[in-house]
Amino acid sequence: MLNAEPFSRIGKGVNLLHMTVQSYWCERALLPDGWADAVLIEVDVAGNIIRVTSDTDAGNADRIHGVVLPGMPNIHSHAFQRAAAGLTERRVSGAGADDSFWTWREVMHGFVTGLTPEDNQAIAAQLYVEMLKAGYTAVGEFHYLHLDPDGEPYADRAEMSHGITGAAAQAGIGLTHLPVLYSVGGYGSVEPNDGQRRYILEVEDFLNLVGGLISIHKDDPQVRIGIAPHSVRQVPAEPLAAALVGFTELAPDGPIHIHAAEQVKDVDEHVTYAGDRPVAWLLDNADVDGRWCLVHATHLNAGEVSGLAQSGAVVGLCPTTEGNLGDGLFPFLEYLNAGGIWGVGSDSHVSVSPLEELRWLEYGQRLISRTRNIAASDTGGSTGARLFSDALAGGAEALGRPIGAIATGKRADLVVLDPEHPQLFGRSGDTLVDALIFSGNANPVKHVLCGGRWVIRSGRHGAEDQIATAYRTAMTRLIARPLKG
Ligand code: NGQ
Ligand code: ZN
Repeated sequence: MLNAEPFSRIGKGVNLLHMTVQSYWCERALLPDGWADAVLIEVDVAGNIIRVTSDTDAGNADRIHGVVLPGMPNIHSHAFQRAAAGLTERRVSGAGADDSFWTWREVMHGFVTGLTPEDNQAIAAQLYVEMLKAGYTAVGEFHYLHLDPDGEPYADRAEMSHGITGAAAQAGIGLTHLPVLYSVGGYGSVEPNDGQRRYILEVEDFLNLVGGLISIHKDDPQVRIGIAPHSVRQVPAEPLAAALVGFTELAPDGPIHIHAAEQVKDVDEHVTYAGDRPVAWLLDNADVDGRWCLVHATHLNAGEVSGLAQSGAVVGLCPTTEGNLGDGLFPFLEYLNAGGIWGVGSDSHVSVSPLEELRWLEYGQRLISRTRNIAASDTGGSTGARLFSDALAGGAEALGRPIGAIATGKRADLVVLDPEHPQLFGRSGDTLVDALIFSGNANPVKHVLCGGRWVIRSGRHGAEDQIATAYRTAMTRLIARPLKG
């Protein structure tokens, strides 16, 4: 049986070696080496896994009925965009012009103009509950709404960041908070437009913000602070270099995320502006390594594919948003063949489901190559299992937290699937993961443990009603305003 007390950090604890532990026993779990039966998972008070034993008795442990997977990291989120999902599907261009990423972006910038700190937190909390229900147990929040609607700092300069960390705590999701450096309106140090003025910080103020957040959250195992220079389009070389030096002093191994080569125009303009393609330029001019996550990296040439794969950086793929925005398709097969590391993110939140991201990642490639089972490594290998395990490993690396596996030293982030669910019934092992990703649209996620705490029980979050009420209040205010580009 699961704990009777739904949301307590410590349920039925036993004292072992002077350390209070919570233990869970499950019939079947996906461990780093593959599927295991009768698995006992012991977790300390801080929410870390301290031991995993398979083929063992349940003893006093809480019995979990179901199949247990590691929670999926979501590498890329702009939380406030959750509130605009579905509101940007009307044509804004006149005759003879096309709607595009660039017209969407104007509408999206317009959407943030009046967003208050309350809206920011309410939207993020709603989103993070939705993520947990879908099986994401950690999120990388690429956060650029720093200033008030007039472009002035809030009395507490970290006001909007506190809304994000507060929302993550309310929901109980793991967070890698990535304050964004956004320096200019576009290539060639273009002045920011009205919609962009809430994002702009000087490097010094940015580093103060980041340093302050690092000290506030240093003892919280559910929070990691990284940085996100927005893109080489919005951050010229000098502020980028200064931010990287400053951040490395604050956090030598802290995560660094950046948008790269999402649109063909991003590539073409960078060639004109800097003489090189954006990813090639980054590989040559920044120490791109395992600390880095290049989000999208859609448009790569062969040299960039191998350079990026060799760098050890993670590519952050967001297939549903990339499809929604008409970005193009990432050269996934070439990147896999080069040994590249990758994870998935829900980005603009047109979909909040790791399964749909993985499904569309594979389908995009099938559609363009007119072949099947692209991600499967060997004959007989499972496409779903490969996608799932790669995204766990790459996601964990990108978010810079000990997550993504059911193993000693990792956070206790567990997703329990309902094996009786018709979508999964009669499927086991890797075939169950194939069925999870490639059959149906139901959500078989039943319970979710995040950082050693039950956050979803029988499909429900303990605070979901109150979080949804605050979200509705925020949305009522936001939709009352005209949406303009
Ligand atoms: C963002 N989103 O920062 O929200 C971006 C669009 C931009 C995606 N790239 C804005 N999907 O790149 O300027
Ligand atoms: Zn983004």
